[in-house]
Amino acid sequence: MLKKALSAVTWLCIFIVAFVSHPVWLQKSPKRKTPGQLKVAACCEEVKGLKAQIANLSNLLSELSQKQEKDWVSVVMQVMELESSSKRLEVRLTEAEGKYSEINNQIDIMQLQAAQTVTHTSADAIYDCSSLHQKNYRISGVYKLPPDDFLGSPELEVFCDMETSGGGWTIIQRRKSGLVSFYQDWKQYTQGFGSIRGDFWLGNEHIHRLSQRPTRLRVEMEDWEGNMRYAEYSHFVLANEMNSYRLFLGNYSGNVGNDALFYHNNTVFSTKDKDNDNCLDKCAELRKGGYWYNCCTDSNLNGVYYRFGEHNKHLDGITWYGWHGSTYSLKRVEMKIRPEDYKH
Ligand SMILES: *[C@@H]1O[C@H](CO)[C@@H](O)[C@H](O)[C@H]1NC(C)=O
Ligand SMILES: *[C@@H]1O[C@H](CO)[C@@H](O)[C@H](O)[C@H]1NC(C)=O
Ligand SMILES: *[C@@H]1O[C@H](CO)[C@@H](O)[C@H](O)[C@H]1NC(C)=O
Ligand SMILES: [Ca+2]
Repeated sequence: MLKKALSAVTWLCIFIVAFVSHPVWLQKSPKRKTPGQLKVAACCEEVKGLKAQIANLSNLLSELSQKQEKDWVSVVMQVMELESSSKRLEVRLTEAEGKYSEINNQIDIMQLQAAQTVTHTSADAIYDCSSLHQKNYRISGVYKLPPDDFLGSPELEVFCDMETSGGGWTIIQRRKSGLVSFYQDWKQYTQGFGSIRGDFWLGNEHIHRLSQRPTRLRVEMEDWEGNMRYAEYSHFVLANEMNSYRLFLGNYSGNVGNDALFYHNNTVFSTKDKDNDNCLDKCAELRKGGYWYNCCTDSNLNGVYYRFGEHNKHLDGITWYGWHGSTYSLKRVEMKIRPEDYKH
């Protein structure tokens, strides 16, 4: 017991000694005593070094910030480039979509042609846009009607309106861009001219053939104020070339107010090189088109395309007398036909 107490006291002593000598331990090797001058010099050297370093750093910083500015500019430019390239991509995308639908269309047509070679009866024949509509083609656009020996019809590119009033319409005339002149000769009007997606005349020979079975005609018109009107005829026949593509019309219905095509019923076709009209004048030259000129017009749907501002002072424009008078040239016209017995 005593021995234990003694050792505890010894440990305590050692601890105390250690504690007392502690500051000594903490003291590092005695500092070199430097003269005041030297101390100041050292301080200034240090400060100078620091200053240099700061200068260096601020240099670096300004360099960095310049670089950042440049980076920022380049980032902005990259963003702008990205935007424009995304626009380019969008354009390419829509182009690609167009091509895709065109390819689809072509596949449809190939399928049609394949189907056509199998079926050789007139009932199944692809005759016009209404036959296509009956075969469940419901998208308006360009279709190629396959040639048909049975019907004696050549291959023909047509634009089908599959939406208006039940669809199944084969478009025979369109005016909407003014990029195609309709002041053409007999041969051109016989064969057809223009571009199937833009302004065109399908051709008197094709129109004659398509109107061989009982057919309706629909004329759609738009003026420069955006108003739309239509005229429909319960019957439409274009005679053959021997009969100068004489026009026969049935009863009118529609919302254009006045039947301005009726005046042209039972008259033959005239062009600038074939004056078949009922006038001493040459109506085709006066009205600058090819049409069923009487003496001369109540309507002139194949006249000259005049743009807004120029559209309301010409007798040779695209006119429909009963709507806007004889000097107002319309903005858009479409003539389309489909069989009378068409069911939708
Ligand atoms: C800045 O630092 C770099 C690298 O440490 C050195 O080479 C340069 O001399 C310094 N410039 C100044 C102004 O101190
Ligand atoms: C035109 O209308 C008249 C009188 O309503 C009618 O008798 C005639 O059959 C109609 N013609 C055609 C082709 O629909
Ligand atoms: C158009 O002319 C033909 C031939 O004269 C005639 O039979 C027909 O009834 C006329 N159409 C209309 C709607 O009057
Ligand atoms: Ca004449």
